[in-house]
Order: sequence, then C-alpha cells, then structure tokens
Amino acid sequence: MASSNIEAFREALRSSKHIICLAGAGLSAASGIPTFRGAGGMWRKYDAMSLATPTAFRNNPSRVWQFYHYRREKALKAQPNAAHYAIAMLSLPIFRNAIVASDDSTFSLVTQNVDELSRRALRTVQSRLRSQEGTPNLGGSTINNDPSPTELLEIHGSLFDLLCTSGSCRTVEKNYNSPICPALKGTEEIYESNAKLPEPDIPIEDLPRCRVCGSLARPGVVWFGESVPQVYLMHKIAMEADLCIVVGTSSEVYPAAGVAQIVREAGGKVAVFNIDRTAGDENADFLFLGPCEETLPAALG
Ligand code: BV8
Ligand code: ZN
Repeated sequence: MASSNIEAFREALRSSKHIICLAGAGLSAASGIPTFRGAGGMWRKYDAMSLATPTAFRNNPSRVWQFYHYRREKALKAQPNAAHYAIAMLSLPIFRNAIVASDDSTFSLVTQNVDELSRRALRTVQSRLRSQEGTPNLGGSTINNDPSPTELLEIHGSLFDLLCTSGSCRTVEKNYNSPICPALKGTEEIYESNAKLPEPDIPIEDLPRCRVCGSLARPGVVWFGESVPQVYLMHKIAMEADLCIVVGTSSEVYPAAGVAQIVREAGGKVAVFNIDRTAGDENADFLFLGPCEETLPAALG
C-alpha cells in the first residue's frame, strides 16, 4: 500500500542518488495548458488522440495544424508553475547534493509534454544561479543555457520544433512565431469559444512550409504509432535510477508509462503525484493525491 507520509518520502529522497522524474500533462495544468484526458478537454470538438497521428495529418493537415496552432498559442502565453520549478531545482547539483548528501547524484526529467514549460523552468533556475559568482556546478550545458540531454528528455518532442515532410530535405528548425503562418491566425479563437463557428479548411499551400525547400512542414512531435527517438536513453536512465517521481500523468501512454515499472524492477522506489488515482499507482511506494503545483513543492521543499 503506497505511503502518503512526506517524512518517509523525504527519507527516500535523501537516500537516493539517481533520480528520474516522469512528467505528464497534469504538470502543466496549473499553467493553463489543457490535459489530454482532463475535464477541460484538450480540444473540446475532437478527441486529441485522434488528431495526434500521421494518418490524421495526411487526411486533414488543415485541422491538425489548427490543433497544434491552438496549443502553440496556449503554450506561448503560459508560464511554468510551482511544480515545474520544484522539479527544476532538483536539476541543480548544488541544490540536489545538499538534499541527498552525496556529491555525485544525478537527475533526469523525462517529460511527455510538448509545451517546453519544463525547459523554460530549467533554463531559468540554471541561468539564475549561474549568474551568481562562484556557483560553477549548476548542471546544464553552459553553451546555450539549455539543460543537458540527460537532464531533460522531451520524449514526445516540442510544439516549437518544425519538421520538413520532404524525405530528401528533412530540415528541423525551432519556430516560436505567433502565428506560425498567416492562414492560422485567429483560428485558435474558433476552438476556444463554444460558438459553432465553421472550421476553416486552409489550403495546403497556406499551411506552414519548410524554410529550405518549401515543402509542407509538420509539428516536431511524436505522434501515436511513431517511434520515440529517445526511448533507449530513457530506459537506460530508468534502469540506473533508485527513485522515480511520477507527476501528473495518467500513465496510459507507452513507452513512457513503463518507466516506473523499470525503476521498481531494478530495485528503485516510486513516488506518484497526481490529482486522481491512476493506472498502477497501487504499486507505488508513495502516493500524494492533490494538485502537483501544491503537493510537489511541499514534498521537495
Ligand atoms: C510507439 C505528442 C511504437 C503529441 C504524445 C497501436 C499502434 C502503434 C502504437 C500503439 C498502438 N496501440 C498502443 C500503442 C502504443 C501507443 C500508446 O501508448 N497508446 C496508448 C493510447 C495505449 N504509443 C505510441 O504510439 C508511442 N509510440 O509505441 O511506437 C513503434 C516502434 C517502432 C516503430 C514504430 C512504432 C508514441 C506515443 C507518443 C504519442 N504522443 N504526445 C501531442 O502532444 O500532440 S502522447 C500525449 O498523450 C502526451 O504527450 C501524453 O504522453 C499523453 C497524454 O498523457 P498524459 O500526459 O498522462 O495526460 P493525460 O491527459 O492522459 O493525463 C493527465 C493526468 O494529469 C491525469 O492523470 C490527471 O489526473 C492529472 N492531473 C491533472 N491536473 C493535475 C494532475 N495531476 C497533478 N496535478 C494537477 N494539477
Ligand atoms: Zn524541406
């Protein structure tokens, strides 16, 4: 039976050395980003899962791009919340080593979210401390202030990666333009309001194009049925972890949902932070029910 005793969790945290955090849409809920399955309904008119597939994009690129444009605009206006920052602080060796009383502990955040809010939170805490004198060992790569590839795995990609769909070009670029193209401007309102406004059918030539070859571009996210590029790195980190903190995920999407089981089978402990009960949480060592933007800072504080 999972414990909800914070002191016992803190004891487990203190005696861990390799921490992995697995995050899902519930981590960003307090930032105003709708979850996939939550009451808010990612995109009320459609089931998000039916739109996050290569087939949906092939059959109706206009609708799929409106879905991603809607989420890009939401994410651009959103701010990381207290749970993002509580996790981000664990990425700072100077902070983490003080908790786990070891100077060679490791931390990895594996997020299923594509909103880049965790990336922003890690960048903020790492650059803020880096800007103070004499605090050299802050984690992250000093080059572009970005978290290192093992500190942050955005395993389902990013709303702000733009991929060329031409097999001979395959350009990938970061794109934070709002809107990403003129034809999508304002379509987010149609989906925000309950008005039964007609869905625009945007001609394919007016959808986002590759800057290099002009082909149709797609969002740089991993769709259902597509392989997860960082799955091996994720599994390697999970097998070496002695504590897994699972935050705000329904634990229904694989391979991410398998991480906690891998940590448990390798002898590690699992702590679940969720507003509701979820698949497999009865096997966790710790279960903290409530909004993670409150429970996580309280537990890690
Ligand atoms: C793969 C990016 C194999 C896009 C996402 C048939 C064919 C192929 C594969 C499959 C198949 N059947 C099943 C599969 C496997 C499939 C899968 O797992 N399906 C599920 C539905 C059973 N997985 C895949 O397809 C993966 N690829 O298997 O490839 C392969 C190998 C080789 C070659 C080819 C193929 C790829 C999966 C990635 C899909 N892309 N995202 C986009 O975002 O648009 S998944 C997407 O949905 C999210 O990223 C996220 O991962 C998932 C939603 O899950 P959650 O994050 O958990 O969010 P959810 O809304 O469900 O839950 C929110 C939780 O938060 C709730 O528990 C709620 O209680 C809680 N909460 C809410 N508020 C708070 C809170 N908790 C705390 N505090 C709060 N305030
Ligand atoms: Zn191209």
